[in-house]
Formats: sequence, structure tokens, C-alpha cells
Amino acid sequence: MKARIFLLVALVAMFAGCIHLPEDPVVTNLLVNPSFEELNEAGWAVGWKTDTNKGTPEFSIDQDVAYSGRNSLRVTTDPESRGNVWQEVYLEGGKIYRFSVWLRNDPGVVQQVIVRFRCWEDQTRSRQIYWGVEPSSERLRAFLQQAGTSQDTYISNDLLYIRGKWEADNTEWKELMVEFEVPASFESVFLRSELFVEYAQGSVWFDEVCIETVDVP
Ligand SMILES: [Ca+2]
Repeated sequence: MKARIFLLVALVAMFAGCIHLPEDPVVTNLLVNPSFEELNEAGWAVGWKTDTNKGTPEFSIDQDVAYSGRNSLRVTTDPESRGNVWQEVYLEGGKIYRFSVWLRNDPGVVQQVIVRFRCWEDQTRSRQIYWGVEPSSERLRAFLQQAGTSQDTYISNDLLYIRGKWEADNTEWKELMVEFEVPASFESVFLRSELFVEYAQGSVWFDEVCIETVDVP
């Protein structure tokens, strides 16, 4: 009997040990409120900010449309309007990151959906850090070759962009994604990810935005 109890205790201890193995794969999203589920008293998503670049874009949380959870972010514009919703995070040097977002748009309209990435040395934004495609100690390196045909990934004026490439209906959820490397020459950098909708007639919904580290091969 004692031996059985000992065996049982040993098995429980082993099992408990397995549960807490540190190498369990866990996706750690650096963004706050990435699925737009947490709302403030005004009904806006905690952690996200907006910029109106031109005209009168409308920003709201849609509690009837979602890729995951119950809510999504909705941006409604017209051909004269341009705006973006953004959030900032610190990234560590010597690591590769993946940004991804799910989106869909109104049927019957041509959409202009863009994600722009801007980076600074720190939160004071005293020195901007630019993007390139070659390994460099002074620039973030973007990996522009992406699987799938529903996006263009490019660098313009030293900034990184992903653009939805479709021009017809996109009532199904699609994913935009890009990976990039922060060189080890930086201890850390401060990144702003901006979800743009510009000069489109209608609405675009965003959900499940993610910035996570990718294992270096
Ligand atoms: Ca959601």
C-alpha cells in the first residue's frame, strides 16, 4: 500500500512538473487589447489611439462583427478621408518579430487598407530609425517576401508598409502579415503600428492584431 501511495505521489509530482515546463510554446502578443474586446466608458478600445490625417474618417468598435471574440475595430471613410488607428510597443534588439492583423471590408467598394510601421530609438521620438531589406546595424530589416497574394509588402521613404492588394469584394476575413528583424546593435526600439484606411467609400473591420517574437532558425 505504501509503495502504491509513493508511486501515486511520484506520478502526480511528475505530471505537475510537466505542466510547468518552461519550454511550453506560448504566443506572447506585445499589443494591449489586440482583439478590441476591452472597452472604456466611451465605448472605445482601451490601448488604441486614432489619427485623422484628412477629411472625416469614423472610428468605432463594432460589437456585431468579429473575427475573434465579440468585437472588432471599424474604420469608415469616404473618397476624401484618410485616418489610422495605432498602438506603440517596445521591441528588443537581436530578435525577429511577426506582425499580423485580420481584416474584411464592405462589399462592392474598392478598398485602400494599409498598415504603416514607424520606429524610434525611444519613447521621446528624438531619433527615428528607418527600414531596409539588407542586414544593417542602423536599420530594421524587413522580410518583404510574404506567402499569399492578397498583400503587397514594401518600403517607401524608408518606412515599411503592408497594403491589401484586392480591389473587389472582400467580405471574408483576410490576414495581412509581415516579419522583421531588430538588429542586435539596438538594445530596444519603439515601434508604432498604424492601421490606415484611406480614400475608400465604406467600412473596413480589423481584428486580432498581433506582434510576437519569431524563433530565429
Ligand atoms: Ca475581437
